[in-house]
Amino acid sequence: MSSVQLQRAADVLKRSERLVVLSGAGMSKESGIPTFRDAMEGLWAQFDPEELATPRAFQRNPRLVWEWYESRRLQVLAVQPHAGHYALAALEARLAQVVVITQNVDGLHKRAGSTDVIELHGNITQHKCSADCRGAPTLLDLAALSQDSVPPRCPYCGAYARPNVVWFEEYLPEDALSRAMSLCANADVVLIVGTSGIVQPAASLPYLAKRNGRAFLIDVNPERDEIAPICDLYLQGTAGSILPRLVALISA
Ligand code: BV8
Repeated sequence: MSSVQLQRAADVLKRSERLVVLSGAGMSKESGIPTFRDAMEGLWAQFDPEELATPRAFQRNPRLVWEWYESRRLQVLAVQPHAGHYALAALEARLAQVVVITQNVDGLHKRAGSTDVIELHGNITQHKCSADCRGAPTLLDLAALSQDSVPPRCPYCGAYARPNVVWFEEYLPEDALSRAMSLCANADVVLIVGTSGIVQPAASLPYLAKRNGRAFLIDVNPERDEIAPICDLYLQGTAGSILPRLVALISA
């Protein structure tokens, strides 16, 4: 990526009035969280995330799925946001509107200080009743749940507790998805960071922003992804290296 491209991206971002940031698993890689494309390590190497992150897997083997999420939750709690997360949070003080729409379930954008974050796929540190017995979602406090069974059970109806994330073949939270769609349809700039652009419906959001040629799309990724062809600028590199340099140029 050339410094000319970086400067051009900074100039476009500086003029933005309705910036949407779309982030994927690559955004958290430099915090030490492997992406879905990375082979899973250790105990979990034998499993395919797309197989485990499904209602079917939970039905078939609730303990296995619960333990996979518990290991990921502890990993998330043990890591920190990196300079790229903090750079995005710093943008809020410099630009008219910055909304982060993330596919990630690790909560790192909020921990870095971003105040308007849409978590399309939920949050791995939250738990809910798998039957949503008191409405969707029936959130549960893990610390208050009896540890007699694995997974623990909902105190209201006895169904298993589960992580408050969206599994494959589950619908995204209505309010999150509709707000994300309307923000993308009205964005003037979309900064896409660390996503392969494969998982739907998140992967359609950049296309929605591009419809009628409205938004200027900037893609940050060390590798070319599925979204690159419709982007106006492709900045080849990692979130942790590019985002702080972008924000420094915007602040200059
Ligand atoms: C839905 C939460 C309607 C859980 C996640 C057949 C049957 C049923 C459904 C489908 C089907 N075919 C397609 C579908 C739809 C399906 C889907 O898209 N499947 C894919 C596999 C094709 N989607 C769904 O099921 C969605 N729901 O459609 O509902 C419905 C209902 C019933 C029946 C049918 C349809 C729900 C999708 C949400 C799933 N939950 N997460 C959990 O985390 O455990 S998805 C999960 O995977 C992540 O959240 C993320 O979204 C996705 C991984 O994608 P990315 O974030 O892009 O990450 P990835 O690893 O792919 O790429 C990382 C990128 O970063 C790479 O490009 C890499 O180069 C780059 N990178 C690496 N390092 C860095 C970097 N970039 C910057 N800096 C770096 N340092």
